[in-house]
Amino acid sequence: MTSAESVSEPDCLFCKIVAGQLPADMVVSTDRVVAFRDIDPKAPVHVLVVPRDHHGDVSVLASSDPALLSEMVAVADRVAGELADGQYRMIFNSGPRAGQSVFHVHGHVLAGASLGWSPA
Ligand code: IU
Repeated sequence: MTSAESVSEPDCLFCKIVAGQLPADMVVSTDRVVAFRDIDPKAPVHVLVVPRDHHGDVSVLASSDPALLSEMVAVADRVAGELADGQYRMIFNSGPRAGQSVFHVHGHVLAGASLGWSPA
């Protein structure tokens, strides 16, 4: 399957970004994964790592396609190496109470500063 044939959901914001129907500041693009800057950055580098195919939740993706989840981590590592000093935090918000607002799997990559540790 090529990137043009990604599995998508019609009303999904990130599916539309993957398809080029909505703008995003892309930093990495591979056959199965894209990475673009978050529009509301919480760190000097705040990039979202997103599979091209629609998967709603990281735990489901981990079961259904662990290789894709592994590729997302590799892309996060590449982003942090290219845009910062290689050190980063990767966060998956899973569920509304954890802060998930877009239900297409994405990892937040935060880098470029010393990061605090107080999500609550
Ligand atoms: P969350 O973990 O589902 O809450 O993350 C969604 C992120 O998507 C959040 O940090 C938003 O700032 C970000 N975002 C974006 O980068 N571009 C958009 O057009 C929209 C949200 I809407």
